[in-house]
Amino acid sequence: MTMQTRIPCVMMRGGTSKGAYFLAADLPSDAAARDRVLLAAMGSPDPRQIDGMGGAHPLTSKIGIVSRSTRTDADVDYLFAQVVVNEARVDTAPTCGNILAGVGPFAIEQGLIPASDGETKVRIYMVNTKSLCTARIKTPGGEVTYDGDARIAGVPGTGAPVLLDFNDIAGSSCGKLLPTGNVRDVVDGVTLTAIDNGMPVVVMEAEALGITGYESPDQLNADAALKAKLESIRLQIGPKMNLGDVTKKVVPKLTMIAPAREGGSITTRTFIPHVCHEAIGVLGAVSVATACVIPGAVGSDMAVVPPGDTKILPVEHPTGEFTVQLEMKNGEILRASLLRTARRLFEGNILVPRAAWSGADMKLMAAQ
Ligand code: NQM
Repeated sequence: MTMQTRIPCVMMRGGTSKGAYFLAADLPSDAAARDRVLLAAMGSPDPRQIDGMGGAHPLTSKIGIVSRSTRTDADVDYLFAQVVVNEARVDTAPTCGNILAGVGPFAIEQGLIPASDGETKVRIYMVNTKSLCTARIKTPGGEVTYDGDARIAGVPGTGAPVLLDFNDIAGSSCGKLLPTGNVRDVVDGVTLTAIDNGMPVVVMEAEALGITGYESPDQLNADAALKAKLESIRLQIGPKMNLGDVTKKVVPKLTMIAPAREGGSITTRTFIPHVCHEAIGVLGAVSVATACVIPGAVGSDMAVVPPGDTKILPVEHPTGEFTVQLEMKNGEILRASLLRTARRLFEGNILVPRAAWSGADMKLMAAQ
């Protein structure tokens, strides 16, 4: 008989990612103990995460930790944790806009906030980046629905729309929208724009890295020389982006751009940072779209940008496109709005070996 600790958990798809959602009160409050639990829950370190619930890919090895907020401008706090697949490491430096899409439904269904009839606005404080998001969740009859007509690239079928509005995300991790102080920098001979509009991203022309920008993620993941070039750039520019030594961090992300070919604004291939994304991250896409509207930034002379203050920018990626809406005034970005869907997939308890956490007495259960 193995003693394990049973922890209430909900598995959800948020946008094009999937992860485990917890109430903060159900996890250890000490960060080191919490990370041990999260590693055990996901089955890291192990390339297959065979002894845990993780999906053996960065996009399916994610955690959302949610609690009622004590802030007056937010309903709930959301702490994101990236459980690294191959290493015994949990990174809480970045946030994740995809897992964010599940936070509103999770908060309502766990009873953290009441739902209205029709639509419920959930004001979310993103703890990692100290910024706010308002999520609009469909709640007919005061209950979350996952059914609807919204379609997002990278997810089969349709679902209820989750609309995310961000007002104050410039410099969320780096302190400034253009954290190096420059619109363009050159590292290892590659011209780049280092930008943080919700996610620290390094934007580079694909050609400058010797690729077309239309390759598949599998092709790019197999390109060891490209990956070495990207990591060298990342390690040098990270500290200049006020991120410190990024050796063990999953930021900045690296996006290589090429002219759009499906009627969008720009085409992207993004490393997050050591694996090529099958699509593009939510806030990663906001940062890339933002570079496209900043005069002189990498992307600005390549992107198709509509006139006017409301800019709809479809960011193409390997499995479709991700539309970013930017509200601008006098060249400043006032708000970014995005559409996602989410779905509750599983609810129950996750079991972690007692060696990872003995839990509270009442949570100590003998596994069958
Ligand atoms: O940029 C992947 C994802 C993400 C993060 C990553 C994200 C975002 O697709 O906000 O959503 O960049 O690691 O979930």
